[in-house]
Amino acid sequence: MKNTTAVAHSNIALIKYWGKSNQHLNIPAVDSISITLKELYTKTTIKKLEDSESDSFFLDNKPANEKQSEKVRKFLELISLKKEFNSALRFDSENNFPTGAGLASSASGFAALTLAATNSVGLDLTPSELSELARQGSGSAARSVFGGFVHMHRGKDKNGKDAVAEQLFDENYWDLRLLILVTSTKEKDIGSTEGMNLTASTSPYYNSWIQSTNNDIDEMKNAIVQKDFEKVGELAEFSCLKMHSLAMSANPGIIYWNEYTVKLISKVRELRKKGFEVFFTIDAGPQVKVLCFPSDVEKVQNEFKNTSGIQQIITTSIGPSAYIVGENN
Ligand code: 2P0
Repeated sequence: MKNTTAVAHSNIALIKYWGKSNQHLNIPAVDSISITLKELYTKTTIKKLEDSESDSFFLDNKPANEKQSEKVRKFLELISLKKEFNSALRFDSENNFPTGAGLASSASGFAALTLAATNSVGLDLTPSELSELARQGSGSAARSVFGGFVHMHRGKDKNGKDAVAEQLFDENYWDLRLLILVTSTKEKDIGSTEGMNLTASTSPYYNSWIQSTNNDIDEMKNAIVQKDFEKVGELAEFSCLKMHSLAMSANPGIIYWNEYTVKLISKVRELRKKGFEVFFTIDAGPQVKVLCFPSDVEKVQNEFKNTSGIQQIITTSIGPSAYIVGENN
């Protein structure tokens, strides 16, 4: 094996994934479409430990807790890589954004880990093969293998062989910006996996969600092909609100928002009435993400700068596929 460092960027879904058709293989119940985020990434290094018998895990330069370490161990076993390593290992994973802030660290984290681990044992996999493995760590991680505009397929194969992401266009296709309005850095009460499974088993709207998503995917693909920003934005808001109302319709209902989330949604819509070209989307958390053109970034930032409830604004463009930064024997 060799020591390897890999980088993968986070992503945000414009058409959301929520629900699994197979929990064990982590096969999504719906397709999704995302953009990869340049300014948010995870860098993961795997190194041989010559003088130790057991593996060690570090997150953001601090020893990882048992839950985090176990997640990595389990994942490597799941994708049958653990036995390929002939030495004890040190795993270092660093996010360049706050880990607890609901900014999709599992997407970039599992994509970077998959690439680093497979490269380290000498496997030269295609991006599609990497995506299939990353999916088993986290559904959204399958998308973070690719840069640009990405389509995640739920697939048809019962073993999940075709439940992989595919790049629609790379990061140079269309220059857009996303402003992440951070309203809370508290860890969420209910994680995505648990939230999805509860929704699937209790929401009366779950089947309608599954059935209606195919159409959203087709429309979003067309809108991206045509670079129709207004259509992309409208569809993103529709899918976002549909996903959140689905989660709210679980029993007990899941609410990822806080009071500021709702205020910021209204503010985005008010700005649009004033002629701004802005649309929002929200992940399984309280942060509001605003999509706009690069030329409008400054004026949109100014609108939100003094709005109460915003702790930080992170501005990002569209980012590249996961890549190897360094390797040595
Ligand atoms: C998405 N989310 O499409 C949706 C929208 C959050 C809201 O994918 O259970 O961490 O590990 O497959 O990938 C977050 O869920 O869930 C997510 P698992 P994951 O981006």
